Amino acid sequence: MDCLFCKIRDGQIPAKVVYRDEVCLGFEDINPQAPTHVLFIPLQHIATVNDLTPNDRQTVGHLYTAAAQVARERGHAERGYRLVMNCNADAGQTVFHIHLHLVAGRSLMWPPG
Ligand code: D5M
Repeated sequence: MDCLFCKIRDGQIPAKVVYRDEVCLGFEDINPQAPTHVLFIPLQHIATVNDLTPNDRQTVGHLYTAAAQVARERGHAERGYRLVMNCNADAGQTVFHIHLHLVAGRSLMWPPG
């Protein structure tokens, strides 16, 4: 399977890894949209949110707790941050291995474009 984020997970493509545990990996986004922009991926390949099953509930929750930990460690807890997962074309998903964006460190617009 030709998946960019599986290759990052396997160390075949370099990334600035900032978080790692038995379920997920967090690394710096290559095109950061804010002072903090980290992507959290499950180690298991799941292409889109549409492919999630009830068995994945813990994995998805895990991505959120990992992201919240990094946000806290970077001092973003009080002012806040955004966690977002894009699904398919209209949301602008470009890499088809689900990833939770942690975006923080500046005031963010709402609604997103
Ligand atoms: O977000 C996909 C994100 O993945 C986008 O913000 C750029 C990022 N990206 C793409 N290639 C890399 C590599 N090689 N390292 C780190 N980050 C990367 P989406 O929600 O699919 O639009």
